[in-house]
Amino acid sequence: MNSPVSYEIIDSIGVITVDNPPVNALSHAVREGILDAIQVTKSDESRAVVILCAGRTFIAGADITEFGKPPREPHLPDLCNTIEASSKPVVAAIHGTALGGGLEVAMSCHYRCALQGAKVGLPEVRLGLLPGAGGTQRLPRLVGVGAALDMMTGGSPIGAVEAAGHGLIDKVVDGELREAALAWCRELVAEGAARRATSELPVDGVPAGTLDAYRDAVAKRARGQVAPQRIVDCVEASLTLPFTEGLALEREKFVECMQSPQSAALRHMFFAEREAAKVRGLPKDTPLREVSKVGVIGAGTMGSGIAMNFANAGMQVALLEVGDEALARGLAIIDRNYEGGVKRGKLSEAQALECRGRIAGTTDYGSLADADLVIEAVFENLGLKQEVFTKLDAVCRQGAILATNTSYQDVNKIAAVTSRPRDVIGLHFFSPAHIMKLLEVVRAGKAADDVLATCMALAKTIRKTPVVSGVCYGFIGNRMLGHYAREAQLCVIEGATPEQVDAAMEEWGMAMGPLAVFDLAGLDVGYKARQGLPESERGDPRACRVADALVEMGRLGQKTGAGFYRYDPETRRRSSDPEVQALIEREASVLGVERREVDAQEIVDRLLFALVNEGMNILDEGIAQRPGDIDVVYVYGYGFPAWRGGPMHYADATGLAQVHERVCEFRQRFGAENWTPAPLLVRLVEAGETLAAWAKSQVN
Ligand code: 3H9
Repeated sequence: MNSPVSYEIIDSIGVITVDNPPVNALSHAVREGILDAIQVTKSDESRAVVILCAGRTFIAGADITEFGKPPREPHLPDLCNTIEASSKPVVAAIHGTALGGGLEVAMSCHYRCALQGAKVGLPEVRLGLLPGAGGTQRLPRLVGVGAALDMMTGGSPIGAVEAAGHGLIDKVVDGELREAALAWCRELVAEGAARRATSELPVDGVPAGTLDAYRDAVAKRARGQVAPQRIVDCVEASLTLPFTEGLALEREKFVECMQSPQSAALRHMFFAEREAAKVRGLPKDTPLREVSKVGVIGAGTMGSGIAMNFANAGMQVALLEVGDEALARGLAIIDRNYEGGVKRGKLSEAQALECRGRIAGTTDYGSLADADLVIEAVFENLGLKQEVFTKLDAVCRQGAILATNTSYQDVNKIAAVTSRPRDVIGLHFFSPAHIMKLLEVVRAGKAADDVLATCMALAKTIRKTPVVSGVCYGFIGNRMLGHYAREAQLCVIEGATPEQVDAAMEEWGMAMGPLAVFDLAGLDVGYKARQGLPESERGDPRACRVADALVEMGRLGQKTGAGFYRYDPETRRRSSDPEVQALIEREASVLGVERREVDAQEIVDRLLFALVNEGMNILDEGIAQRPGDIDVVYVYGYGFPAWRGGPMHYADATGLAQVHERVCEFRQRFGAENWTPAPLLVRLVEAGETLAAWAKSQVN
């Protein structure tokens, strides 16, 4: 097999080229290839050596697909040490992204140049890891302790110019990288520049207490996560231990992280996110429809946020409302959102103005005639949505994609009122729509392949993470959420306080407890949805009676300053409210529920296994393509901690047999209506199979 690494001498410069598409990951063959080439340079006529990459990027890290397999020599830390030990100056020439092990290779080179647009970073923390090839010891020597901690615990890459400011990059170049790098190597040789080992640099000390303060800050920022703390330990070692001992400590901590369930979960998420973008049965070369003009119907919070996504991506947007007043309110929301973005430093004032300038308000359906895509985001009511689609069918050009942002309604019934159901699809955004990463793409029964392919590609353009869902009530996310929400409220009526339920889930890792989420979303949303259903379909009264009573008291959640909690008008901080506790006890007595202690473990298991059980049904019915897709929905749309890997990964990590046993216990205690084990769960437990193995066995 051809090596992914080639070596040649050009004008007395040894050129090592890595060519391992798609991202030049450091597979075994790449490590071996670089090592062989470095060995050759020891005795050939080269006077300096440059390491560069073919394709779209410099080395983007260790090969994540090799993690979990038996490690093979040469190991990356050894390769880095060998590069650094070279007696000839070695230069890294960076384009694209030098990430993780890629940046570690670059830091073990003696000099680094990068194209202006290149980015460098150590994102291992996002995989529950720490840089394991000397990064934790070399980075503080190059950029200082503070910047090194921020880069490694945050994981975000920085641009070449900023990196040069930190001393991480020596030279930012323009134009053709290879030529620029060769020219620089010749200059270095002419100047007699020597090898310059990063490991031999000192680390500048920091005031006492700096690292402990950083540990506390990280514990708050990355609640529950192990890797960021281990990174701080390693940086401390860079200050207190000689380089080689620091490396040994890094190795020990790296192995600990690699074997942790948190890293397994985060690595699962890395691949799940990429997998979710692939649609089963949809040919890769499906032609795409062009989308440059977008219409959004409904200028409420949702519609306004949706409009911003497309404007931010450079598209023209017509935002439609029925009346001038509602339209003005919507445009004001957009202005406020952009102002907020500028204040938070997300974009410059000029960028905000430019993006805002792409959104035009209208009250005339006629202005949607030339739109390539129209997204309806009106009130959650099937009849109303059907009315909108009838109008769209009349005014929109043939070939335009007609999408609904419905959270629950049957997209097929919406498509059916048009003469072109093949152009109709669901695009379910999550609030706040200009911020949340998730986009559920609802594949309506008759949607054409190119409509689906275009929407998946478009999601990437507007920087969303798309997941395909089949049509059902609530799609993947909200259908599962119904079960989670039910259990949260049952725990409350049975004896837990709202604080206990939220604390149990937040302690476990959820970004926000369920009852606080209801308050944030507005309790009236669920109330109105329930009122729209026949009495028989409104669900267990024990699960929604308190929420309904709160709405009837005018406590709609954060927006009215009170819901399950009371909110400080200034800080929005929540506090418990004795009035709510009294209400809960009253309603429990009316419903004949005997109150008891509900402990944190019961709360966590009931809420999570309710999610898992319904997730299993969703998989069995083919609503979600794979378990990983469900995990992406929950991590990107519902504040599920990525380091737990999403509900379906969590089920595997817990052990399906244990999940099944607990579900059966709940069936016995609380009844079969809410707790019948999903047939897929039963089948997998009987077969002794994991969900991950089951997913692999499904046709891709
Ligand atoms: C590390 O380095 C540990 C060391 O410190 C210590 C070791 C001892 N390996 O994202 P994309 C695949 S940890 C294997 O869609 P983009 C990816 O799965 C690593 N495969 O492209 C996808 O495959 P497919 C630290 C990888 O242009 C394809 O490449 N490094 C790897 O949107 C395209 O990926 C990182 O964490 C990999 N390292 O973004 C960087 N990376 O087409 C992780 C990608 O079959 N990577 N693939 O689905 C990234 O952040 C992005 O991929 C990157 C490109 C920004 C590079």
